[in-house]
Amino acid sequence: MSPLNSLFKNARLALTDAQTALDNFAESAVDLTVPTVRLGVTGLARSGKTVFISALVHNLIAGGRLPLLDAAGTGRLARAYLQPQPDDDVPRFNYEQHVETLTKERLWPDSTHQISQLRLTIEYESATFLSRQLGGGKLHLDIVDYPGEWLLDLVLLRQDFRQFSKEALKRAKARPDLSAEFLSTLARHQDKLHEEFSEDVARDLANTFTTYLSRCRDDENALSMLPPGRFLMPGDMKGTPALTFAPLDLGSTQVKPKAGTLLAIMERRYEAYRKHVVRPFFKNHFAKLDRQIVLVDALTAINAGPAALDDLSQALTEIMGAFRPGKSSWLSSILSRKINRILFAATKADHLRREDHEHLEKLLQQLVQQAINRAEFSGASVETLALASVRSTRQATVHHDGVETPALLGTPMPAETIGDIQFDGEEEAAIFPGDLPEDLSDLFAEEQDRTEAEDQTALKYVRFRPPKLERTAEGLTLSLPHIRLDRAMEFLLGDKLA
Ligand SMILES: Nc1nc2c(ncn2[C@@H]2O[C@H](COP(=O)(O)OP(=O)(O)O)[C@@H](O)[C@H]2O)c(=O)[nH]1
Ligand SMILES: [Mg+2]
Repeated sequence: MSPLNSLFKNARLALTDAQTALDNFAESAVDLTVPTVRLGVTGLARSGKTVFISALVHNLIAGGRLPLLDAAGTGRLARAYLQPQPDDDVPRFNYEQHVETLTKERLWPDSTHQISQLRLTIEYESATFLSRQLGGGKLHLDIVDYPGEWLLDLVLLRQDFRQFSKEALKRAKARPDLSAEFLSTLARHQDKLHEEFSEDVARDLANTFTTYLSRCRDDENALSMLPPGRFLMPGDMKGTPALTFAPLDLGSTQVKPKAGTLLAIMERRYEAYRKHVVRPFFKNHFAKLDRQIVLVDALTAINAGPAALDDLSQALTEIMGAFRPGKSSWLSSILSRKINRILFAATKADHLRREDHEHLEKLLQQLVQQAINRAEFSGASVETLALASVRSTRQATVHHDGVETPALLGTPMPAETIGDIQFDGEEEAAIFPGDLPEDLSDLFAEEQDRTEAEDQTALKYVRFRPPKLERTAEGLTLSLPHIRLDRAMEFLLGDKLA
């Protein structure tokens, strides 16, 4: 190649570089004017956050069936694609892997224990004539997935160590079957409160306290109110002193603890937890949200009984309080924007027959209304609905001895059982899921008041595998089926895509 030729080529290269740089600049300049919505997705562990986000993004990117999302239903959705998220210090939501697990392996994604984020950019055609003249619409949707446990920590900002201890011990004593080990450990160390601090004792207390909290979360108990939230969802704080404390039995003595004693250091660690864990979360993440969906696994709480429901109701009250904190509170002083739409969604509605979706929605509505009343909440628009982010069942009718019984058809997860039948994870089965009462008070009725007949109809909960994706006649694979995911999207985003 002649020197001249190569020079020429270099010049051209330089030109393309310049062009790209210019394009990038133009892109980012345009980008600044693109509206952004920060959507918080929360709920307690296993409420369905990961599945919800994966399904929402998948349906938008892959052109899923979303008739109730107006922009999609009226054919104005041009395309949606992932882009680098704005916050470089927050883990990225592992969308690709979760969708692969759901669609290819037909398994539920692994559970996550901390905050993560994902940016989806949506291009759409505006429905209004004027906006259309201004060119196509574009919206950045920043989705922030964070544990509901962290939200419940807001309670702690109002409590000093003494109050925290009192509340926590009151709850523990009310659940003796779950807390026995922790309470006996506490009693064993009671005479050491004013002795020199020992890390062994602190760890012993923290470990047994954590075990007690995690037993509260087991499916058969399904309790919700378990602060401090990081004990179950430590993220990268695991093993730090700020997470190695426990509530103590302080009686009514008001003496100030001597420096270096067990009591003094436990108190200091509790303060560290509030300062280094709770406050930064609210300030750096929570305060920046515009919209919020709270996922509620009401079915598991219903199955676990009145204690679990009561606890859920209290947790919802706390959550409501976080969304509209009192004017003089610390939280309201740092809120940079106001969340103006909040959706409470009962997840996993695909475990119920269609007739029961409405009942589930009504039950959640009653729980949320209680929370609104108790938290004296007002201001944002709040809605409730029952959904399944991923629908793993189909409605069916089973004919047997001339009787038609409505049922659900799906593939139970391997090792799931009903009575003495154990499923292998491959075979489809028809399940009769039982009925859901329409009124909350029926669920709160004391266990002994229930008749045997009512116990017979009690909800049967079988976990199903994610569905096999159907193919169209043209051989295209359809995206993940859902129940009312589009209605949730319309409430959360509809006005931004108008
Ligand atoms: N059938 C069904 N199960 C779901 C759905 N969403 C979540 N699940 C189940 O709930 C579990 C927890 O969901 P996940 O999204 O990981 O909860 P997270 O801890 O809140 O992120 C999953 O492993 C599934 O078994 C749904 O839409 N339908
Ligand atoms: Mg998750």
